[in-house]
Amino acid sequence: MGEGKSLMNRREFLHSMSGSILVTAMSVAQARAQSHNASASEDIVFADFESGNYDDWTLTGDCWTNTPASAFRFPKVTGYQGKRFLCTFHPTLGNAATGKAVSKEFTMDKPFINFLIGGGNYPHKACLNLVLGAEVVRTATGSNSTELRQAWWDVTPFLGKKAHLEVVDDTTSQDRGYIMVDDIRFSQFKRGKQALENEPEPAVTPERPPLREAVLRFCRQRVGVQVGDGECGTLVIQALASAGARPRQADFPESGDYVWGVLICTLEAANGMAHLKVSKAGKKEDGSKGADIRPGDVIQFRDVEFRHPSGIGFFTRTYPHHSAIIREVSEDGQVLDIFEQNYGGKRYVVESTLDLEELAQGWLRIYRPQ
Ligand SMILES: [Ca+2]
Repeated sequence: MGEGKSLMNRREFLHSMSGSILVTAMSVAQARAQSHNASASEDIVFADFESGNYDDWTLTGDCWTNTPASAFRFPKVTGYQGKRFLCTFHPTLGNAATGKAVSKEFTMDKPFINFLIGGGNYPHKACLNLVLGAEVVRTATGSNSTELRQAWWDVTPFLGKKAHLEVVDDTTSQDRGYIMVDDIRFSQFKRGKQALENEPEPAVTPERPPLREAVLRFCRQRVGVQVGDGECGTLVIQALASAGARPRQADFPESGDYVWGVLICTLEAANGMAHLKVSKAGKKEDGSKGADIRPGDVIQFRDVEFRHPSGIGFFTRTYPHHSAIIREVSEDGQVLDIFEQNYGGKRYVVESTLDLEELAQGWLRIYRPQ
């Protein structure tokens, strides 16, 4: 009997128990064929210009100074990462300077290229280009602003291919005839508000009513952006407020355990054993087992540890105290895509995935905003 079969039998057994599910999280996790790679979700920083020189970029033209730009020369510029950024506005030649910076070649092995961009809006004249062979396959400009703003390209069609980037300034326009670029990252996730402009909004359906859809829209618009003070709870507070939902209620069961609406279920684990308790509001309409978890529901965490297999050991993901919003639920209700802020030191909104079968310690409470 294969491991997949034993997992299925375990699930059938679990689902046959009325009102509760017992899961041996570690052994179930071990049985999984799929292995997670902790580093796969990490960004690769391709260029941030923080070294103080142009590193592997090949420069031509008269727009370049000895070192990448900084606040010393450009005190009015905002939105860049760290202390330095690429800029084709020359301190003495100004807008009239032109030039090009060509990156080293790289292989695209992540679906998104995220970057900060600012300066003039001159398509194909002052721009950042992604070049395959001799063909420009993606291009971006500033939005006529001295602020660098987050943007992204979906490069899924080019995965596995070699490419390079080029920063082009081919305009002498006196009206912001320059381009600024910084913080170029290869990533599993897209960052920035451009996501909203490029993506169709999901339809409002009975499963996605307007209130929860408004919560989700708030989060989608802010991926890669810090909401308020960057705390996890602030993301939820502001998302609920934007949707006109009832604000956070009195803590339960202990002080600091935030309550975000009607309780759907509690999933509690100790030493790898997890127990699901479904509330009346969380029962499925068709009477089937498990909790009726929906996109837009909010998760509250206490002393939580997820463990998933990584090589010969486990990769653990811990949440001593945390809040997150559910973005998507897998068909079997076991895997949740979430929006969260302030996990792993990232004080901006990111998209992550939780596998409830990997809950090994602590509890999760899932609430439905009202
Ligand atoms: Ca920088």
